[in-house]
Amino acid sequence: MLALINTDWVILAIALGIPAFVLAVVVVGMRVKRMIGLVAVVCLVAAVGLGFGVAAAFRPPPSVSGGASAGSGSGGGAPSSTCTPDGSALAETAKGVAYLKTCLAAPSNTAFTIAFDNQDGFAAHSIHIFTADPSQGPARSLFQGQIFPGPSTMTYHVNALSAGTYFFHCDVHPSTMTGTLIVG
Ligand SMILES: [Cu+2]
Repeated sequence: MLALINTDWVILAIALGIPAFVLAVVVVGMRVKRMIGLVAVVCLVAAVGLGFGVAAAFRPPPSVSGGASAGSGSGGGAPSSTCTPDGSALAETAKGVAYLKTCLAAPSNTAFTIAFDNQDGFAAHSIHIFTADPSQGPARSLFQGQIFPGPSTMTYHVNALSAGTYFFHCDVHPSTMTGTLIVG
């Protein structure tokens, strides 16, 4: 732990030392000529950027050692959720421009419903099911639920899907409201 702190201090010293040196050059440059000073300012900006870049590159990766690290392993982009089917009547809730469940599960080869409760009085939402995340590559649309404003509930009727892992998002907020649909 102490070693990590020391490493961070060294990085900080480098990150701050380079700009400090360039700043000194700037001051000298100002005295000599205004033009040189201006060039030095540009160098200062570049050095700050470089310093932070070096600091970021040398920062040790977060420890993955076991322990009570609260298990916050959910990556930002891809929801790696797992859930198991429990009947063909599914439910989802939208609140605060987010799906309360990022994983839904349905039985395979069986038509199912999704009772979608949009609790956001200020926003419209939907559930759109794809073969994969269309923002990551080619994906086929399988079910496009109607967009509707909250607070309101709508029950979607989805045709039977074969077993597999699918993707869903909100057509209004496709980058922030996403989830996994597991059919099996
Ligand atoms: Cu939405």
